Amino acid sequence: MKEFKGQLVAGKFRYAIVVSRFNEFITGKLLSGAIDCLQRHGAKDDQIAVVWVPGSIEITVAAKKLAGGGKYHAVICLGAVIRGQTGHYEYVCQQVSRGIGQVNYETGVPTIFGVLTCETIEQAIERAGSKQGNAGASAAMSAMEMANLLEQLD
Ligand code: INI
Repeated sequence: MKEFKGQLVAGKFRYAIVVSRFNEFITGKLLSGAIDCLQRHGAKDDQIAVVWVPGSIEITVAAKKLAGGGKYHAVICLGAVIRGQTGHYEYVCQQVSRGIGQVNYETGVPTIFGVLTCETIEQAIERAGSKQGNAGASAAMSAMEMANLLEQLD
């Protein structure tokens, strides 16, 4: 039997983080969590690039450019969509989830979905470094695991 498992180490890989400025009080925490996690698993500053975009809808186009450019081994997408009083929530969630999935599939570069989709601000806070951990750090773990795994599968 052959079994493949990606190591949870940054290795020599380069990581791009795309982060949305909308709900920055949450996404800033996700970004800190992701950077801290990469660094504590061995990443140096020159292995990490951070790219800010206006909102979650714009994450996809930046992620596609980064994933398709051949420079990064994984792209971590961070955003926070919080249900408001309008129907906008559904459209933003749908677009960003489908878009990131498509980039992942079309480029073959692990493109990690670290976008919170929450009913309330409280739920978002809980996932941005309090009760439920930090979704940015979890996304960074997935990025490292996938970068290492794909190298094994080469
Ligand atoms: N963008 C978010 O990242 N989170 C949200 O909760 C949100 N809501 O609710 O509207 C949001 N909207 C902006 C959107 O992502 C685009 O930036 C905007 O529509 C311009 O294209």
